[in-house]
Amino acid sequence: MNNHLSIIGVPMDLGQMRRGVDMGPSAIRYAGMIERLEQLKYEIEDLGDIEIPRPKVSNPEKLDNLRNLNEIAEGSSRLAAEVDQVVEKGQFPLVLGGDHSIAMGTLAGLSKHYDNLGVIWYDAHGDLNTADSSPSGNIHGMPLAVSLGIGHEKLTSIHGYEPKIKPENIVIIGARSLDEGERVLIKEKGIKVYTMHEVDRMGMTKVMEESMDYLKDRTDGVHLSLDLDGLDPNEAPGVGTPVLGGLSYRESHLAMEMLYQSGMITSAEFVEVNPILDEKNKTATVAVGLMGSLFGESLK
Ligand code: Z70
Ligand code: MN
Ligand code: MN
Ligand code: MN
Repeated sequence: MNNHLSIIGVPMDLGQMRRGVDMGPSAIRYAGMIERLEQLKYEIEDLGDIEIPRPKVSNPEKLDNLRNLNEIAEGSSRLAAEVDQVVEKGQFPLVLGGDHSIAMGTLAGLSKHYDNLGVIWYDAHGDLNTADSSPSGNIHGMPLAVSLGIGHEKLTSIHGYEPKIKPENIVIIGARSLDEGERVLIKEKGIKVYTMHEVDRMGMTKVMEESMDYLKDRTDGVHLSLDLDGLDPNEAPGVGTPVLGGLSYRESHLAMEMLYQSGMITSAEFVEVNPILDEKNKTATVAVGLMGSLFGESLK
């Protein structure tokens, strides 16, 4: 694994309705991330936080069912530029959210460096909505669709090119709350999804083995986009959209350890940590623990 990590915080809370997720990067740093990764002998550079524009009105109008479209597009463009530079320098980007809308920016900065960027989307949700299919108008429910080039042009065109990723290079793990339009898109595009049904039937070991086998031959880099709501809310309560019946702490550590052993992960982001909704920074602490496993803690 790349020995140089660059940390980028993204205090973004405009992609959904619950305030507080903009404090995710602080909460994760406060939970001891840097110390934890330094122990594993990585060289770490903390680039600080991306500046996110504030909406001009206190209760912003939904624009075409895309709440805070302009501010999110602007913030994502800044993130894309920063991620692009980190990869250009040969370093591993580790992005801290912020709500999941930031993945549009992360993937925009990453993907121009790859012919076939793979994505592991670890999430209770598919985040495959468009303005038309979205039940909420919340852009954090859309970043995977946007990255496929499906959605508002202001979002799909971030960082000047589209699409960022191909449907056959995506694996979704942990899904248990998919909207109708998302199901249609998954079928239409043939996106590989391991819902909780598959995780329960097959076990996490098989799910990860299959996922990594599937991505190994077709991709030249793999981004891990980990939404903490993929985990069960009993173990990760500090998230805006908790969905019962999620991936366990143990399954998640196992998944991270297997990814470390594979050596295939080239970038990562940890999103949707909301310290206001949390219990004593439990969810940020879980996120840091998962980073420990992803970067080789229990196997070194
Ligand atoms: C729903 C929507 C979502 C994250 C919730 C929820 C989307 N599908 N994404 N939490 N991270 O509103 O589009
Ligand atoms: Mn060096
Ligand atoms: Mn998500
Ligand atoms: Mn989610």
